Amino acid sequence: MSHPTNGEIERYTDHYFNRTKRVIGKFGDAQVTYAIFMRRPVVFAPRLALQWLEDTGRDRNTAVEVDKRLLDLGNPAERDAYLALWPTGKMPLLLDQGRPVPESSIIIEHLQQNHAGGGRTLIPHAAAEALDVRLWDRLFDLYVMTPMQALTADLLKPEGDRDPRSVARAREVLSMAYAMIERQLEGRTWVAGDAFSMADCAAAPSLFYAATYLPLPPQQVRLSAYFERLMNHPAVAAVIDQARPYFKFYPGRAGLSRRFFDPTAA
Ligand SMILES: N[C@@H](CCC(=O)N[C@@H](CS)C(=O)NCC(=O)O)C(=O)O
Repeated sequence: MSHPTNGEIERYTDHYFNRTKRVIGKFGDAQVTYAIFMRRPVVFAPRLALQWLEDTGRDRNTAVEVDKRLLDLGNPAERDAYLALWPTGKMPLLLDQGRPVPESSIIIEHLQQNHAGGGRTLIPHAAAEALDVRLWDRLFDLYVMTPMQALTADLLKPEGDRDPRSVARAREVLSMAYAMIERQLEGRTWVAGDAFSMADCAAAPSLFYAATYLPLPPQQVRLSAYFERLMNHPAVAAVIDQARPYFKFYPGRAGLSRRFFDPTAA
């Protein structure tokens, strides 16, 4: 990926940059807090922007101080502060000028409505196409992410409290979802519409973890090829790179392919 070098920045500035400049003009330099989370490539994208900012700052001999924090919900004080912001306690949560914007799909819609530059869209402008993207975003959340999270939750329980019937049900839902996605992928590169969209953002993390519990069936060739396309998408690959040190804590790690722990592994 190539980024504008120091002398070229002006040529690349957009509406959002100019708005930020006006905000700084009005309020002065201030410290800002960004909450980023690795679940959704789009939400995690600010990490790439921060990297660019740090590199450019170095070129200009300006130190850009970025305070990146990991949210530890096991720490009661951090948990209480987070619950005060958003009572469900779920991540991700975006703070936009202090206003909490929860739920991955809504965060993506919010970013597109308020901060997307130029022609880049994760939700198409045409209404019918947008509806399809929203449908597949929901389907991945409800029928892949939700059973996958149920399987993780079961693994976190003490042995005696585990519930084989809920586990069997979750696996059935996943299996149904895999077949449904395989059918949808006929003649498609991305799951909804021609381009990578919010639906693919829902697909990447949910399939990534679901496949650790229920491997993608080899006969579902379109699903397997789609999975590889997703994993190779630059935003997804960047998120996996960032998440790699944490995979050792993932309860379903026994099912995670070795190549995700070690990119040099076959
Ligand atoms: N529907 C929510 C689900 C968010 C969600 O399930 N977040 C999980 C991580 S993937 C979480 O916050 N888990 C921490 C907890 O439940 O304490 C969304 O799409 O943002």
